[in-house]
Amino acid sequence: MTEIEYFKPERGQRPGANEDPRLDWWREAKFGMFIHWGVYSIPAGVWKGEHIPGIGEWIMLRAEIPIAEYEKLAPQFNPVKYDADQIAKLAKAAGQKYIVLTSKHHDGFCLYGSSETDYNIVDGTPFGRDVLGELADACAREGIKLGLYYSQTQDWHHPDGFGNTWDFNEDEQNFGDYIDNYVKPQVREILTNYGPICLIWFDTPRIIERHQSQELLDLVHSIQPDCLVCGRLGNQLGDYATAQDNAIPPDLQAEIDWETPATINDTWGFKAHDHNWKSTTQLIQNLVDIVSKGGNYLLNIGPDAEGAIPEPSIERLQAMGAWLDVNGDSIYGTQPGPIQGEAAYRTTQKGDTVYLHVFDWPADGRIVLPDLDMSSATWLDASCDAAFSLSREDRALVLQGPAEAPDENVTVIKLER
Ligand code: JFZ
Repeated sequence: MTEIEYFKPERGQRPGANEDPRLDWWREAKFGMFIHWGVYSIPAGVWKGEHIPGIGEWIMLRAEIPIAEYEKLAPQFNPVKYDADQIAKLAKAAGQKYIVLTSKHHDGFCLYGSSETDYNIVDGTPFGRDVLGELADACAREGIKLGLYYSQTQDWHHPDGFGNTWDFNEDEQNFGDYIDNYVKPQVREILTNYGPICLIWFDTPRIIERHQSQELLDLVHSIQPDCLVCGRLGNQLGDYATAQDNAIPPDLQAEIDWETPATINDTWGFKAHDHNWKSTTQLIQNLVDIVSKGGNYLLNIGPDAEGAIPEPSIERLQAMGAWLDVNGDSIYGTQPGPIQGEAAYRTTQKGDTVYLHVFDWPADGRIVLPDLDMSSATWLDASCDAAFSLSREDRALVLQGPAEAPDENVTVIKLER
């Protein structure tokens, strides 16, 4: 299988490098909520009657919408259903320990009251409220950490930002000026005005130069030293690696801190016609698979133009939280387990305890494992009363359970010495 492409920070690639105590909370957390939201939720994948392919937040580029036209979305943006407390409570109910909100995505629109541009939700829309500020307060009330996505290179609204080739001539742009006189001031304001920010999720480094990435990293740490920076800062800088979108490495990645950013359907930003929602079972298995290989799962919601969270997202996240209420000990604060590379199950470990997560329950209820030094096996779900036994046969550990999987999503067996 091919190694998936990572945005790997060089510091995170050395064996044992992942001991930076600043990441301890992040390694324990395992599961976060991504939020992609902006004026692109108004067209929601359709422009002038045409369905625009691809992810919803890229509609401006995909349809090459001139700034003069796209800007007209801002005065229409009045998401009266936006409820920061509902979002923070949903993340908590889902078992997501941190939230990452798009403060500014590639289209340049800011979900906070920026002093650097009026192209923001406070100054440029009838809504007039600081979405980021309200979410920061709600996260504080719910004990959820808050991180921010920030597009440091692509900016299709700014004359010196990268990526808008239909309004601007790249030869006439000054990217260095954009970084120094726009990006740095914005990074400074999002890290100064909204309390503790747990991480900055920079994205699509593209043309950013090594010294520019370094200067942004230094700027973040000069304002909030504990604020983590993801590997998409670029030039192999940052605190942890990010996989390609929705990509899960085929094998254990024990030597680095890494995460998979992922969608519940096929788009980050809201698209009215994207109903391809992953099943709850698939989402839980993705979480287990990623954690069993040493990573974090950053799972996205895309609120609509009114600020409402799509019901299918709510249903799935609440179901994931219900599973984690019962099985969270096998996820949070764990390390990759001793058995790797099996299709039917995954393992995680915490101290001397191994957790076996069974994806494909055998019809005969018989699970044969390598001869682990374990003498006790119990259902992690204490309410499960299904018959169960552990024995050794020919240097193998044999678990005998019922013909039906006790858990419709993933059944977890706790193995102890
Ligand atoms: C980027 C953004 O362009 C996208 O809109 C979304 O915010 C996503 C989380 O990040 O998309 C990417 C970036 C990198 C890869 C793929 C999509 N990659 O490395 O394959």
